[in-house]
Amino acid sequence: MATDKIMVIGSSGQIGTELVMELRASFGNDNVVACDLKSSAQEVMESGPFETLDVLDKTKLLELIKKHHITQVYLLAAMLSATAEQHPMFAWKLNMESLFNVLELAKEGHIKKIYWPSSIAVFGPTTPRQNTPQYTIIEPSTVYGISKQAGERWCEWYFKKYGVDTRSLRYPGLIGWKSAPGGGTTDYAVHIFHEALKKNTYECFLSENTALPMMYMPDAIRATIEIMDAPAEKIKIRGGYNLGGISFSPKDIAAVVAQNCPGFTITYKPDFRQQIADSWPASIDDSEAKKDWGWKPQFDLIAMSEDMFLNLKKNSGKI
Ligand code: VAH
Repeated sequence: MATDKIMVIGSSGQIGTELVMELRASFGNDNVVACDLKSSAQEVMESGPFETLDVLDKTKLLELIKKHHITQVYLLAAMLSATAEQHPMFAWKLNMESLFNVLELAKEGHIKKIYWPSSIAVFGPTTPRQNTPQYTIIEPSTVYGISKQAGERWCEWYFKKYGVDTRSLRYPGLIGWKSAPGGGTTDYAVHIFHEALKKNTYECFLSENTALPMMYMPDAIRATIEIMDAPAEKIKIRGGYNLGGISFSPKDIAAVVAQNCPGFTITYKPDFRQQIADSWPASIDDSEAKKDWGWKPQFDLIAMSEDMFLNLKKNSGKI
């Protein structure tokens, strides 16, 4: 079988950094082309091909797809929820035009399979908040959520109309130690670890009881590759599959952090991101993903926290 040649667009982002390295470990360094507007992490730049790309430049995108004989595209370039509320028009342009560029090139036969991330941000204040099902009221109240809802419908339309093989997950908030998050509402759950190690205290921009769906990055990366590797006949949902992992509040994660950092303190100073978080579910029902392609999360809050501290301390030379 011909080797898959993979392009990861957004390789400098929180997910892209880890996804490139995982894909290179599975498919071979030279078979995974990292692309972004700006240089990626050192390990990404040094382990395989990198191309500078503005994903809004469709001509350049096609040129690189042909140059590297790309068969699969992971499109991770996007503006996340908090930043999107401050730059709504560019957020819509970036999040939608990037998707149309990739979908159109797939329709024209230049790409065989597309991964495009949706988010639990598709849900809004009228959605049932606990154990939110795959099919329910979807009225997002954020620019980011509106772009994800629209993107889901376009992915499904291109699949039905042109047979474009789109795969998508509704990511919860993602937490990892290798790369910094950027412009999200769930970023506090990464910052808290760094601040605990640096200052043993953290001022949280969400209120203490704001429970949100979250996931440790290794689980999210594995889910992403598993859905892309699943046989097409197992993919029954071409918009975005609900993806569940852990549900916790700032108070919950602060208690777990304090077990690793004696004397750790947290204060709460909710900002504009509180309103975004309040519009999202607290927990997710991902039974469709489990049923259709065998999804199974591995990390709970304790295991995630232990692995985060172990790697952050190792990374900073503290152990
Ligand atoms: C954000 N991390 O905060 C993203 C994610 C569910 C949240 O989509 O915008």
